[in-house]
Amino acid sequence: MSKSPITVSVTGAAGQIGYSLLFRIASGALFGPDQPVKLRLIEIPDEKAMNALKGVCMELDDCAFPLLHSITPTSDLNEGFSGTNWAILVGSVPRKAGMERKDLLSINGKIFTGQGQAIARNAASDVRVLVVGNPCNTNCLIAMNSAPEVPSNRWFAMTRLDENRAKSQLATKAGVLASSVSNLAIWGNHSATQYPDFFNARIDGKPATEVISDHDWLKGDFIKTVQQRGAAIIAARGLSSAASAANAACDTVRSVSQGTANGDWTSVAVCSDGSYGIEKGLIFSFPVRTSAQGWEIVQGVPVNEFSQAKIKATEDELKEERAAVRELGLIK
Ligand code: NAX
Repeated sequence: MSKSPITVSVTGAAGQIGYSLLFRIASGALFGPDQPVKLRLIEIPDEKAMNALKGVCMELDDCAFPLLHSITPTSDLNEGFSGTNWAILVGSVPRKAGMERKDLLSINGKIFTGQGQAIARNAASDVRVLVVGNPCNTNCLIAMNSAPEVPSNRWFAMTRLDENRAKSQLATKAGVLASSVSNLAIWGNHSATQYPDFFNARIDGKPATEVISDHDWLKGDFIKTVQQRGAAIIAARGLSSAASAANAACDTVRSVSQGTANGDWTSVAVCSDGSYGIEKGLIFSFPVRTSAQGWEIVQGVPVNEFSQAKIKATEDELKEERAAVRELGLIK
């Protein structure tokens, strides 16, 4: 008997990331080759954006994907999140010249408050939410706090792109394939303070610090390259990462819904339960182990003095962001 369709809602569906992501979802890359999907595609109520979305829907039609059961383009949040099992929140307002950080948090705060409330009102009872739109940790925090009916373990913010970037850097340095690198945790915020934890990473099962003897590189250029990779791509392409971001969103949803490999973990920002001394309630990226039954923060990962200082810096930044959105009245 064929499976009943999964409903996936995507905001910012006519944007760059949407243009890469939707075709992957519809082709079966997230939920498998026998899992039909229904797409609910959300854009802002603006003629240009809705027209662009119409074009994307036409292209989705033109792929004749066997698994794609329906497409609903909309600017109405209730319709967009109706019955959704996975909400992927990509759309957000980018920082423009002259805009203060506070302005950005305020504009996006309102968006994610409304989306959180609409998810709580309309989504399926098993809904899971992945926030991609930046600042993704804090946007996720706002949406989660606006939807107390949805359990806190259903909210995720994306740091998998950072994990993938870090794996690729280590693999290149070691002269191996990226698939040889495992146990790469990104700690903290999806920002320039994030900490790609090379101390616990493994290359072909061995500690990365044994395989790569250039520890100055690991402590210096490696971390900096991963932290600044988004900016480097903008400088090179004139546009921010899109295909790699969409790919990381696919990886995240797959890991969360299907499980991580034995002994490995993935990086995703989740609601802190106080593990590793991180303040409870922050949306913080940890090493996370998943299975079809759920997920857990991996316990007992060694954190040395070097790592502790980096983790504290990124936690402090997230606390500051939270204080700013509290001040704006966006969360309690
Ligand atoms: P684009 O500007 O190409 O597309 C964004 C789309 O979102 C636009 O079509 C816009 O109309 C729509 N939108 C804006 N507000 C909306 C709302 N309230 N409801 C529905 N749609 C809305 O940006 P794109 O390159 O696709 O990037 C999207 C977001 O991802 C940005 O915030 C970006 O910073 C963030 N990223 C996050 C990454 C991560 O690793 N977490 C990496 C890539 C990317 O930088």
